[in-house]
Amino acid sequence: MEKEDSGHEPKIPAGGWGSLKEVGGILLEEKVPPQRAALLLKQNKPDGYACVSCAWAKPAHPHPAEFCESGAKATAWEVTSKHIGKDFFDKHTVRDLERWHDHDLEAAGRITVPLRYDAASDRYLEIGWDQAFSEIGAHLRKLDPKSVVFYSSGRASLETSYMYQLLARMYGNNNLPDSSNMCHESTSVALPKSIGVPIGTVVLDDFEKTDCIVFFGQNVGVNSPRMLHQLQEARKRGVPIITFNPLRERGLVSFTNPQSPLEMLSGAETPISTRYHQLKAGGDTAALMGLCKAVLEEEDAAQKRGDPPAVDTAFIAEHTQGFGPFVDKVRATTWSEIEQEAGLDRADIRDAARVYMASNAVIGVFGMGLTQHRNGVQNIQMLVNLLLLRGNIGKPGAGICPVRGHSNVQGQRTVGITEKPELAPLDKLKELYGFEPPREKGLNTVEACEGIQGGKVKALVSLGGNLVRAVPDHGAMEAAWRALPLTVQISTKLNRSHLVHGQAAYILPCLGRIEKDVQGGVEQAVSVEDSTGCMHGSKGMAEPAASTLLSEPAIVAGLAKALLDPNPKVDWDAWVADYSKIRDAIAETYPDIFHDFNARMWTPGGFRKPVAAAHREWKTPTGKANFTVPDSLTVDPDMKERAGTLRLFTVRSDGQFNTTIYSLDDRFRGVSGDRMVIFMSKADMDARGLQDGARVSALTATDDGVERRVDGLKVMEYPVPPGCIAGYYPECNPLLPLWHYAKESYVPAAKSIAVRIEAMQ
Ligand SMILES: Nc1nc2c(c(=O)[nH]1)N[C@H]1C(S)=C(S)[C@@H](COP(=O)(O)OP(=O)(O)OC[C@H]3O[C@@H](n4cnc5c(=O)[nH]c(N)nc54)[C@H](O)[C@@H]3O)O[C@H]1N2
Ligand SMILES: Nc1nc2c(c(=O)[nH]1)N[C@H]1C(S)=C(S)[C@@H](COP(=O)(O)OP(=O)(O)OC[C@H]3O[C@@H](n4cnc5c(=O)[nH]c(N)nc54)[C@H](O)[C@@H]3O)O[C@H]1N2
Ligand SMILES: [Mo]
Repeated sequence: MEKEDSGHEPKIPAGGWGSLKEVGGILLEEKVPPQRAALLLKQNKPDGYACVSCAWAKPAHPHPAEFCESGAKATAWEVTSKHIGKDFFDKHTVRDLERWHDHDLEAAGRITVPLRYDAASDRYLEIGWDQAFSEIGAHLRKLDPKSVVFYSSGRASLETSYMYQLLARMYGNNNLPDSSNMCHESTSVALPKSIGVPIGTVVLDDFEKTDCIVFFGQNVGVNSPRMLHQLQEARKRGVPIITFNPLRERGLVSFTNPQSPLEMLSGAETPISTRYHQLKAGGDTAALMGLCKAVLEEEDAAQKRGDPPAVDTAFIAEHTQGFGPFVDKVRATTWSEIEQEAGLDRADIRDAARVYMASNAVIGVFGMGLTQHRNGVQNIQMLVNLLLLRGNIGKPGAGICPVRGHSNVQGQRTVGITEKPELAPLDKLKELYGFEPPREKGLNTVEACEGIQGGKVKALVSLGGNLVRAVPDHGAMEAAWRALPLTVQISTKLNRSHLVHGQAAYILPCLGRIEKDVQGGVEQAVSVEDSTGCMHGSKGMAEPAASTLLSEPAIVAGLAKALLDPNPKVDWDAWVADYSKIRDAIAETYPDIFHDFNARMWTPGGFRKPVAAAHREWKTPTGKANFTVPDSLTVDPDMKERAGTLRLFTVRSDGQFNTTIYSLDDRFRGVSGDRMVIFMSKADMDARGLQDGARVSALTATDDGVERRVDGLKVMEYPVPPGCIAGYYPECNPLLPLWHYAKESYVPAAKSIAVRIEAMQ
């Protein structure tokens, strides 16, 4: 499996000593004292705090140390001893800070005081909390609610998120875009149509019962490393893992468990993927079509031989709709089309299909490799089609498993963060709080960016995130952002979005989830939902970075009281004084999911929300699980790839959490000290006469009249499928046009951007 011609690709396992070294390094760099580092032992424990990194499930019977390299980095980043307050901001103008690298901005430390931008001195100056709230409230009161956007990134707790959506709706809009709009929105659109639920159907227990895992476009070793435990255990039981990914990601190749002394000392590695298919970026619909075709071919052959069927005929008859048209489409699609679009041989696809068919319970796992494409929704529906062929949804050990990003991104949607009014319990909110909720669709992230560019959006409130860096089309966006009349950022650390600010601008620094949150003398807890729909309590344990910080619920309440007329049915102060009352309100709003919330939130392993499809109840319009017919196998029917263009897909490194850059290294891909790199195949380098290490420019190959370019990218020879190159997010975001997003879900198509490469003079 490990080829010789692999350029810079290192041959190290995920985990292992490298992982321990990384953890030690960041604890040191952030000057985290030993007693605070010991907090890691409380991470993801039933009586501890929920990690602020990814959303992977937290087991009922955790490992002695239920944290990973990425989680430890996120913790160190939050409980750092480095703090910045009034003095720092008095010293540096915003213009100065704009010259800092993204890493250095955040590495400066935790922001400790509320700040307001002062144009005369080009500085952020300290302001009192009450004054900040009243000024922001007064500004927003003058605006048309339709022109104000309330963004949130998926880290905020269920409690904060519930209050935040209520604030926006009582103010008068559904403009509640979130990070999910750039992420798993394709999942939230695809799954309800196919199986009647917006989230995955599996729980951790299914990994113990499965006998095959198919893995599409998710980089487990970096982005959800705790999941490697489930994969390693499955591999030890002999469960095959079939991976489809244009890059051979180390965590999907092999793993050494840093928590196993024996493995660490012996250097034992568990190979993770039993088959690794390096398909073309965007080739997933085609690869899945090939898998389905191979299954149907076997079905035909079995019928001829008089053998038992290769598909689950009873399941298909009883539980599904649309099988006939789907079969017609599969039969009408030729192997040569499939091979062409997927970049894989039919023999390899048939081989993978044989493993799939030999298994009785299969889990389909996926991440951004499926969602961030023009055909993102269709990609996911094709994975569902494959699972439905053999009844692999709604039985033990089988199901669909989207691996969500931010630690509470799934939960935010559950408690009403959505721009789609039909997904929010508007009637219930009306009944509980006696106001008329807005019924008009709000803006999603792409639409909010369009509104900012077009001047229709007049104010942006951000609960976390670094939106200006995370969104497409940096060039145009940064300019438009600066013209916004008001930006308000609720943040922990300094980032680019604070510098590319609106005309009036405020930074409201908050407590992080790992910190003790004391209200009325009592330590409060919050809660989050993981990728498998399980809710967990989380208790902050570190001393706060500063006594001047407010909690996120307190900040949302502060804004609400300044902005809204008093409403006797919403007692913001009472909620802030005792978070269990917010949970009571959540339970009243969503009794099916959250009844007895306060009692159940400490259930080991979490309590799960009802997921109808998990027990084969299909809440779709047809009352069945639906096979869907894909429109097209091509990656992007609209962005024309021409001769000489390459398909760029953007990825995360081991040294980052989204726009937060911990370090410029990516040890899993052999990169050190530089993120301005692109990974290119030898064939594409030769075709362009490029040497390893050459600096090039990348230009988006579109004809909308806008020049989008990134200069100074270093070419690294790497085993990527010819025709495809990889680069880092967010550095490559200037190349991604705002209009290049997934049909239906509006997720920016960050995994397939047509670009030209020019050698730099
Ligand atoms: N340490 C760390 N953890 C994180 C994050 C982080 O930045 N750092 N971010 C969090 C967030 S918000 C999210 S959404 C998740 C993201 O986690 P992932 O879903 O893993 O997202 P990415 O790293 O963007 O890329 C996913 C993988 O898809 C592959 N890929 C790219 N294009 C294609 C394609 O067309 N088809 C297929 N099959 N594969 C493709 C890439 O090679 C990469 O391995 O992680 C979360 N966890
Ligand atoms: N090209 C390309 N673009 C992408 C992607 C891609 O793969 N490729 N991925 C997309 C995805 S999946 C996502 S989710 C987005 C992510 O994009 P964002 O949502 O913007 O990223 P975050 O990691 O949430 O933002 C980091 C900031 O959050 C703040 N923060 C950290 N902790 C807290 C906290 O506890 N409370 C508060 N209030 N603030 C806090 C800090 O100030 C920090 O600077 O980017 C998207 N953009
Ligand atoms: Mo994400």
